[in-house]
Amino acid sequence: MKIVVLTGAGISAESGVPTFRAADGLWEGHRVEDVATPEGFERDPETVQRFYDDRRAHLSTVAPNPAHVALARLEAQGDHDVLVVTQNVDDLHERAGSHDVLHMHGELLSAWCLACDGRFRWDGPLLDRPACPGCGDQGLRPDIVWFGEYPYELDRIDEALQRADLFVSIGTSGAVYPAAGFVRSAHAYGARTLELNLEPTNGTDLFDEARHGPAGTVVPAWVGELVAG
Ligand code: BV8
Repeated sequence: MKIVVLTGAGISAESGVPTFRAADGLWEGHRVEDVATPEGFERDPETVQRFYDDRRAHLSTVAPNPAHVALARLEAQGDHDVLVVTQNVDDLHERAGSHDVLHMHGELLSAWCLACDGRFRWDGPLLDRPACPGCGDQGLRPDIVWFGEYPYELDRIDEALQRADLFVSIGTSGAVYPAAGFVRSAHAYGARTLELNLEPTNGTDLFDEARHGPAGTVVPAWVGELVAG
């Protein structure tokens, strides 16, 4: 089978990476519009750089959980063609062993130069305005897709959805578009659709099937059935 898996913050929650829409509505003490929009960056670049520097540094303290590992196992097992489209900016899918991973909202471990448009692997801070490895300019920003900016590789994602036999959504609230619309596209293209999430979401009724529980439990169980089947 051709499987497209969409993941969100919920798949990384059990690894200790905070989700976005926790009860307090704030995101690690910040309003989303202050730290995840180009306007917020324009208004206060230091606060935004510090917000992403902290999250980038936090990556070295977290590890993939059984959900990430199960998806990597499904890909490695070879019977299915698995594409992971993630809204997450962490590197936990890659560290778990997944190879075909598409970061539609960018990556913490990448920096984007506004002077030369180059993108560079980056695991340190950006607050101190380091020189771009490509052009030497000091205009590096986080390589993150903020609200109002165009997500990466939407054409490739749509092509994969057109070919998919199965679309699985894991650990996302379905609050952010265009990712939240993928289930509708998948259904229209004739794929079966499955939601694996801690609890029902606004989009649960759009799925052919939904299983609720922690990703670290529900995803390995689902992969186990697929591999056994
Ligand atoms: C764009 C990077 C133009 C930052 C992020 C209609 C069409 C197109 C756009 C829009 C539209 N309507 C509105 C818009 C504009 C906007 C939008 O969607 N706004 C929302 C608020 C209404 N979208 C945009 O601006 C996008 N760009 O529109 O470009 C365009 C126009 C047309 C067509 C194409 C393009 C850009 C959006 C990207 C913004 N950047 N992230 C960063 O990460 O620092 S979004 C941010 O939210 C994260 O990427 C995150 O992944 C994403 C979604 O959140 P979730 O991952 O779902 O996380 P959340 O906390 O919400 O939910 C966690 C879930 O996990 C919950 O369901 C919970 O139950 C579950 N869970 C918790 N624990 C567990 C668990 N599940 C399992 N196990 C557990 N243990």
